[in-house]
Amino acid sequence: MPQLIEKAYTPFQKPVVGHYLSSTATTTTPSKFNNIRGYNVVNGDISKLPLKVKTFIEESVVLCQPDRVHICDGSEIENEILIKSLLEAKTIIPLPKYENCYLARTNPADVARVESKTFICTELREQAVCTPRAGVQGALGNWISPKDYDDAIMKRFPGCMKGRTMYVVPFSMGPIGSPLSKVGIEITDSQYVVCSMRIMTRMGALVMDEIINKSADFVRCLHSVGTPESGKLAMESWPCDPDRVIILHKPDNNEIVSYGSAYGGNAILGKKCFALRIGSTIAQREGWLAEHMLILGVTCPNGTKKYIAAAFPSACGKTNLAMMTPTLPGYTLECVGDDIAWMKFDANGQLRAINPENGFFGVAPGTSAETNPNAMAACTKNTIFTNVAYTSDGGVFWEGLEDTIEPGVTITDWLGNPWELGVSKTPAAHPNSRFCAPAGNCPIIDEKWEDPEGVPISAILFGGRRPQGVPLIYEALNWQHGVFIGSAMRSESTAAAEHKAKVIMHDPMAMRPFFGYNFGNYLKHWLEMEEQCDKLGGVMPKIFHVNWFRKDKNGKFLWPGYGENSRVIDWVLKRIDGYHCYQETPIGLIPTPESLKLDNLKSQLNLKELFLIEREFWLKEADEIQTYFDNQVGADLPKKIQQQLNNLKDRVENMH
Ligand code: GTP
Ligand code: SPV
Ligand code: MN
Repeated sequence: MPQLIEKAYTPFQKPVVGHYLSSTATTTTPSKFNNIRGYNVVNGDISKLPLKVKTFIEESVVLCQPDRVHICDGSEIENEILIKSLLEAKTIIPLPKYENCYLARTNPADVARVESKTFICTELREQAVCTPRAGVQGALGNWISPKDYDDAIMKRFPGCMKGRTMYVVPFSMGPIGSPLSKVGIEITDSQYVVCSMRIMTRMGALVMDEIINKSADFVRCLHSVGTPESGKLAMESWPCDPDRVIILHKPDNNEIVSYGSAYGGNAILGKKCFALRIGSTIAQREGWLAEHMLILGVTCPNGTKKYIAAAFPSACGKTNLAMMTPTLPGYTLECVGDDIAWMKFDANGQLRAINPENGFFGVAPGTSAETNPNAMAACTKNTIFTNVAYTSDGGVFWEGLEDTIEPGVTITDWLGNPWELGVSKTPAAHPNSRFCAPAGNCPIIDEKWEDPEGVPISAILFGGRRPQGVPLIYEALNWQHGVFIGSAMRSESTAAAEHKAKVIMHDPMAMRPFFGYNFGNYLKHWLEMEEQCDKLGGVMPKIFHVNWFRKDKNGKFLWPGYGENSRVIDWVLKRIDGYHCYQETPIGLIPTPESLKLDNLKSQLNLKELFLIEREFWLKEADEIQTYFDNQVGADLPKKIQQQLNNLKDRVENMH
């Protein structure tokens, strides 16, 4: 029975919309809201919810004016109903070749994260972003004032869910009940987002119970696909408002507000918005780290197991490394997470990590039985694909799966047009097309992947796409040098966001689009982790930089990558164990030739080019880093990081 709740509150006087609006805003009250009397709850019992949850729902109802409210319980039956409804709306199509898998095709204007429309709201600009040099456009996040934040919401949200159902999605980032986990509630009008959140997070009644029983504080996430100002939808099956997309974060209120996009990190708010942007601000306050990192476990032939975290920018190989099949005999690799790590010291000063997510939102193109069989296996059931191509036998297709197409099978590209292998000139799948699959599907998911205590981290890798100059691997001299290496990371841009040209961009710590607060303060926080560890009597993880993407003069990768990366991991393990298997270079420690197990690969590799460290290149690199720090970070740069850059310059200058 639908519930109709009569409310005695007066809309748009504080505190009715107080969570979204700063204390200054009360004047923009649209009169059309005054006749909101109650709301129609079609699933769930609102009377059982704690006041703060009820208030959040009711504020959102007043603002967005949905026709119905559905409180999600996360059940199978609920999911089935949502899937059926998405099928009817033609938002998704079935993929009968697999078990309970679907393909969503988006509006072509809604295909990736929109970094330029992503903002952090704080009282003072310098809390959110660094102060760039005068006249320079800041590239380390966008700040928005509390007033503009309120205005942005009031320009978009009033009445935005009219005619739609508002879903209330309680979710946990991290295993429910883990001391390292945090909970959130996402309010959304997208069924696709609800189904995706059910894969990507622990979602439903158990989480709501946690909020009720433990009076847990939750991150407030409001999302709407929106409607263009004209009122006309470009695509009925994928409503969105690309011209007015905005993704807002207010760390002080643990609040996220996202409008206009239903795609990936823009809309699945537990992921980048919560686990990284809001997460990094919580982590700073509470003394831990929220990072754009995979977590893997690797067991060597002697049976010892170590866990490693690695930060690579978007579409630079995290999912692939996290699930890699080692080519090196005797090694097994297991996956804890492929995108985000929350890391905290335990009482003994051991850094421990959890994967706050419950699924993989992985890049489809390039994924194949050869490159990542574990990811392929993970997406054969209960998976939602987005913007890949499909085949006439009810399967999926993307660049990299050419060998899987049986004779007579035809392909339809991500835009719905016929596509022919070897003939069509455009890609069949969008370069940022993705699979959204439950982590539990992965054949090599680690036995401890849901351990509430997390797994012990022995090493941290940084890396990016560096076609020139940067060797396959080098090790930091110490923690401070490692933090500097992370801060100076650069990588070729990819399709994960709106950047078009293939340019080498700075992407410090692989977090450039995901910092929730001033990057200078973030670096201070990283540096301080060492003191925390010392006090607890622990040992800091070793830090390395890897580059699978160095190219030769003909533009060919010098390193085969994927499973062969196990050879690099093996060297990392040796270094964790303290083997003296390195040689010093001006940029850090690289493997001695005999310590990198290359076996039969050796004859095919140009090792000299793979490890070449050139004075000219690194002088330019150091200059480039200095310019970046001066222009972008300025006075916010910790002195210790500048000192590390000075040391690098000295060492490179003295190279012969
Ligand atoms: P996000 O999900 O956007 O954060 O990306 P990610 O870091 O998880 O990247 P992913 O593993 O999905 O890889 C992105 C692309 O890089 C895919 O097309 C892969 O095929 C390719 N790739 C991954 N690992 C390697 C490697 O070792 N060598 C080469 N040459 N390509 C790789
Ligand atoms: C990334 O861009 O780093 C992703 C995909 O992992 S998204 O969820 O869209 O952020
Ligand atoms: Mn990512």
